[in-house]
Amino acid sequence: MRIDIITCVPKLLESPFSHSILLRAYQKGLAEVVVHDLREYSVNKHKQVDDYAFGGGAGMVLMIEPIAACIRNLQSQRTYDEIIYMTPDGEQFSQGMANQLSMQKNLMILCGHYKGVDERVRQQFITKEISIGDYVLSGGELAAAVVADAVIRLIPNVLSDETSALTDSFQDHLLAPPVYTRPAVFEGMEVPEVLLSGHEAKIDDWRFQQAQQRTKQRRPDIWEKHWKG
Ligand code: 6GU
Repeated sequence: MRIDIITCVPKLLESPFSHSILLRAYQKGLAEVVVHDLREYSVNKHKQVDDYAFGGGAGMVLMIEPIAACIRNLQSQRTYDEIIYMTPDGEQFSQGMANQLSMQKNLMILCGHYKGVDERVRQQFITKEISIGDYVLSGGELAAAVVADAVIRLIPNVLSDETSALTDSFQDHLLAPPVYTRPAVFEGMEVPEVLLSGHEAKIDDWRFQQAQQRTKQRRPDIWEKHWKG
């Protein structure tokens, strides 16, 4: 998979893809993230990419010309399955959406900033609008990193057996059960005995019970929707 991210603050996206699982995904040739600086597509000599909103009001708006130039340049090189705009008024991101996006080949993600982008960008180019939750970020960059991370780790062979996505919270509509590692006793606090028993079937059963209990207590909404009745 290839993900092209368009932003006017490329530095915000330098680190997230350069470590750990996402770095290994890149090294294994499974996922490539390419960040594009919108300023390089500015049409005037001041490298301007935003301007005052017509009609007045606080906040700057990203201009359509640099965005159109950048998107068209990318489209001339490959076909995109989705052109995503990160915005707090988009569809709420979910594990289901991550699963769907992980099956695509080329994704483009446009990050909004300031008061957003000229509405005509959304009409003309955008195929999907995503929010990561009901709170406001200063720009779409961190949200784009969240989406790219959640998607890339689901691509086959990105995760090893030990880090398999199959046991993730939400993947099966259950929160993950508690986990423990050495030491078996810390300041008098013991690890549940069943986990030390070596009895695989009992351990699986315990984990499933714990996952159900946790989901019922912490996310009654998920419990009602997927497990009740
Ligand atoms: Cl995608 N962008 C911004 N600016 N704020 C957000 C968001 C996105 N999702 C939640 N809050």
